Amino acid sequence: MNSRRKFLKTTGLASISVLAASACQPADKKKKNKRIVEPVKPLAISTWKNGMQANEAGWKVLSAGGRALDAVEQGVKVVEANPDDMSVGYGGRPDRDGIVTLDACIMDETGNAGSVCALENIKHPISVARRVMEKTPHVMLAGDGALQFAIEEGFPKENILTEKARKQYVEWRKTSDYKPVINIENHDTIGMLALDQTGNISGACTTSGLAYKMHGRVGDSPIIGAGMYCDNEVGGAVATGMGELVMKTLGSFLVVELMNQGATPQEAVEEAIYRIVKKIPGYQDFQIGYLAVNKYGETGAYSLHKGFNYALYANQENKLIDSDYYLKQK
Ligand code: SD4
Repeated sequence: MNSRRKFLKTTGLASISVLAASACQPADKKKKNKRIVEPVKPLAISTWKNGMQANEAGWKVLSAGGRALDAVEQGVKVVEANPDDMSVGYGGRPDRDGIVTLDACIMDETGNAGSVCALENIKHPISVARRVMEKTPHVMLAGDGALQFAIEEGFPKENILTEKARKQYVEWRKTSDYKPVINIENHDTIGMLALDQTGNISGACTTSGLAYKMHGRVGDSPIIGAGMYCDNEVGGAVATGMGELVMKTLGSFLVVELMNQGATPQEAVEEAIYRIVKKIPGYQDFQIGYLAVNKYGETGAYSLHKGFNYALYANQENKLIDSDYYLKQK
């Protein structure tokens, strides 16, 4: 058994009683019990290699003293606009009917959240999600309703299926082999978390989802608590990979809640992966990666398979880092 897992198992009982006690404490007392370290801020952390460009854009906002919310929106927009990223926004691969449908969500430091799912013909779903958060009494708009709202808000309706994605789709149609198995080496959904100079945390997640999915399929990415979750008093988490596994375990909320109960970001993301291993038969066939950050700028990353990497911009440096992973024995 992996040593971290052993630690979580053997400390389980003790931590449950600590948690039970802390759950009864008023919020200000709970805070006094947290470890005190000098926070690393500002900071941006994003999934996959394209997270490097997201972090660069986010850093411009953060280093100028801007808000974490603006940093994550600006960051992921760069990836949404990039046609070479075939899992996000413009250039994303279509569903099995040849239609590109986009999912995105965003959350700010006050706990406000917005999201869109199954949105067509809009290049920047993350900005529509932000408008849902800021301008409507709702959290999520879907499909035609989301498109109608986007158009009313002035977003241009455009064809986001690129020639490259269309050609790949035509090729796929020759077999129509419908297996929504993600190539474990080739994800590029973007999930991003930022901690700004004032210590506020926000997060964003945006994707075109699984290539050749069923029309109408919505993944974890726009689901608050699944693809992304932030609690400004605790930290944030984002997920990438086969969304169905994340949805069944409400992964990002789980990670943040574990941090709320005292886990470090690394302990929390590892536990969220163990939860999938424990609960979901056939998990070996899919990749899942989690990132987390807490209020102190401590970060965590963990995935099921080898191959998950992420970009961390902290202490003035943007770095691409390979994540640790669960399935080592092969
Ligand atoms: C989904 N989680 O739609 C997304 C896909 C993804 O890297 O993250 N790919 O299930």
